[in-house]
Amino acid sequence: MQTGIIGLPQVGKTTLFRILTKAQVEGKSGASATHVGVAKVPEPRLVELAKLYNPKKITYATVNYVDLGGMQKERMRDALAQLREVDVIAHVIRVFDDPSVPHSEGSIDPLRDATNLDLELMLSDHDQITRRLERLEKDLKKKSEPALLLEKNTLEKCKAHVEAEKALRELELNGEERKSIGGFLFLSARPVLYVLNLGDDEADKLDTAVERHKLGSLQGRPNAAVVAICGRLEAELSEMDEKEAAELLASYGLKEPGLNRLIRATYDLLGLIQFFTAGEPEVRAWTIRKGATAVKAAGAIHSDIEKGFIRAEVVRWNDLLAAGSLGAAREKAQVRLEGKEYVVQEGDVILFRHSG
Ligand SMILES: Nc1nc2c(ncn2[C@@H]2O[C@H](COP(=O)(O)OP(=O)(O)OP(=O)(O)O)[C@@H](O)[C@H]2O)c(=O)[nH]1
Ligand SMILES: [Mg+2]
Repeated sequence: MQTGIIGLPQVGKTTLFRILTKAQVEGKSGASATHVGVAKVPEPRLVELAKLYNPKKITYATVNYVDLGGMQKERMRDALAQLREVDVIAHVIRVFDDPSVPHSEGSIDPLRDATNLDLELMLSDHDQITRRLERLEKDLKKKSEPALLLEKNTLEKCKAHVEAEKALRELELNGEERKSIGGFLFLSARPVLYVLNLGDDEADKLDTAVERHKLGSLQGRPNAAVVAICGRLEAELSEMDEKEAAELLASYGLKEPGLNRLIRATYDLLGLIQFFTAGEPEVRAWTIRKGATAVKAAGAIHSDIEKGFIRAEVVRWNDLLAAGSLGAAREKAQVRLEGKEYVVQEGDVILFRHSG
């Protein structure tokens, strides 16, 4: 699972990537280079659980980010081609004003920038759709197959949608239709996180950024989310120790770094949830898809546990914390025995019983 960071030149993509992944990215070579890095999903609940077990190790879930450089107009096609590999797009939009950092469009206008880059994604999809439709029409003249007809009808729906300048992530399709075009990796169909990069002077007003910058139209769209961060401040925070960082955040009236919200929003757009395992060797967060069953969750840990699955002992994280131990939670009848088909809930703590 990968999240591609995109955005116009000089909007703060590499700055964001660096602080997300704590990666050492060499100097200014960033313009065309692609960087891949891993971010820890911040999870205070793991720290709380660890207090019960005193484990040797705490392991966080992770999200992969790719910093796609070179989104200049002249290179747009190449840049977009790289995007086919990613599952979610984090689109960095420049809101900060700084005369020393040139803006590719000459002025600060976040809605214009967001709209224009979205249009590039739609244009790329439109090309692909048109080419495929031409091909399909030829094939259908030779032989009328229901599968090809369905694909054609679905693609025509998609085409009309992007021609109305709407991203495919906002198009509702039924299961059959979705399947018929499942082989295409349409860019505007990817879930998107709009990341508003604000100036330092707005660090204490992150929660009203959307209204103040008239970006309400980006909000509430299907398969999209908006998060405001202050790149400069986040970069400073990432270089401080925990205590200093907490003090600086408090001085802006913030409870946690914007990065935490950003990473969690990405995780959510990817359609992922976490469950936990807890013991003395390790307290750990695991990643599964929303709706995954207990046996699939077992498979996320090890294929042997999936194969030998007998049952899962499940307790809500907050019940376990309140009870103080798994034994105490059992006595309070808060530990359930679940079978293979149990749908794992976000925040379950699970102990798998398995053979072999
Ligand atoms: N004032 C201010 N400057 C910022 C902020 N974020 C990034 N910058 C500056 O903007 C410049 C570009 O930042 P990068 O992170 O390299 O931007 P980028 O999008 O990766 O740029 P390209 O890869 O060249 O397209 C750098 O000089 C940063 O220091 C911010 O929040 N406020
Ligand atoms: Mg860069």
